[in-house]
Amino acid sequence: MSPDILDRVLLETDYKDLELFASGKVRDVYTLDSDHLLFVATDRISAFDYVLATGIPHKGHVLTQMSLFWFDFLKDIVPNHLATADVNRYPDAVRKHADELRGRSMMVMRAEMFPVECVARGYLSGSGWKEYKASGTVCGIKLPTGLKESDQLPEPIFTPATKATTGHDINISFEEMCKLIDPKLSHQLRDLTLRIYKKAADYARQRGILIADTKFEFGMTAQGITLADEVLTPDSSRFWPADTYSPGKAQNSYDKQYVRDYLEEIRWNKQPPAPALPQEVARRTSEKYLEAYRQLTGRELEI
Ligand code: PZK
Repeated sequence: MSPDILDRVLLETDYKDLELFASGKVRDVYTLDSDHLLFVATDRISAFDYVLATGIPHKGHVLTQMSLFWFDFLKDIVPNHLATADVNRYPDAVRKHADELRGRSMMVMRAEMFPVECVARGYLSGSGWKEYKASGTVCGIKLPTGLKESDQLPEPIFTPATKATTGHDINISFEEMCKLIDPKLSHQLRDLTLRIYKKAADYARQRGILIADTKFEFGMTAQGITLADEVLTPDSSRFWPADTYSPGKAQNSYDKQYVRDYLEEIRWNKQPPAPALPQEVARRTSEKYLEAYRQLTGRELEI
């Protein structure tokens, strides 16, 4: 009997001969050389701010291959940090982990990262909806009165944020961004963010997925302003199924709805330790990630 797919999820990476560069909730980044990093997308999933005890089969493959799809789709607008995702071209010290890394990793060019998250919003949701209800603005941008939760905005807006030490994002105004990053560069980052978001959201909408908002990270490389990190995945964006979209309330998440519903049902107090998921919830969630990948790209995942 082949081991069950639920027993083959990747929760932790451990490459003794490599130096860990950074570790996020669901991704690990290793130093390769002075110019390159290795991004590894694990199968970890977070919900309500915590990483759960159960992995989601193929989640790392889906997020990596979706980012690769978008890097290619957007390459005429902005250069990106991808060096290669072909494990055969990885350095020797890494290639020995090829079977674990294939399809879920990228070798990327090191960039001088800008200290601001570049967020584009096309719909009113999350912290944007909260601020709008309180003040009629989102990140200081005045919006028309009478908007409902999850409404489409008249035009997508740029809402920068900085990372707090707690890991939580703090929304800032464009003027505050200009104090952190040279104003000319700040204007370029805002323009790029909105152009990229519009091109991707128009494409995704035609394929039945609404991208309510998304976060980009940019860095400076020899190519100039460079799109970095992962892009336009369910982890960096709010994906909503277009066919059930109905403003006036919070929307179901394309990918994490079964997980959230389960965690509400068991009345987890949202304090650590985060619970495990039943196999059925993990499997159905995996199927949603795979479906999102197929729906957006028209491709089958390479596993
Ligand atoms: C870089 N992060 C965020 C992502 C983490 C942390 N091309 C690059 N060059 C240099 N640094 C970065 C990148 C990119 N992308 C990205 N922090 C630094 C991050 C994933 C996991 F732990």
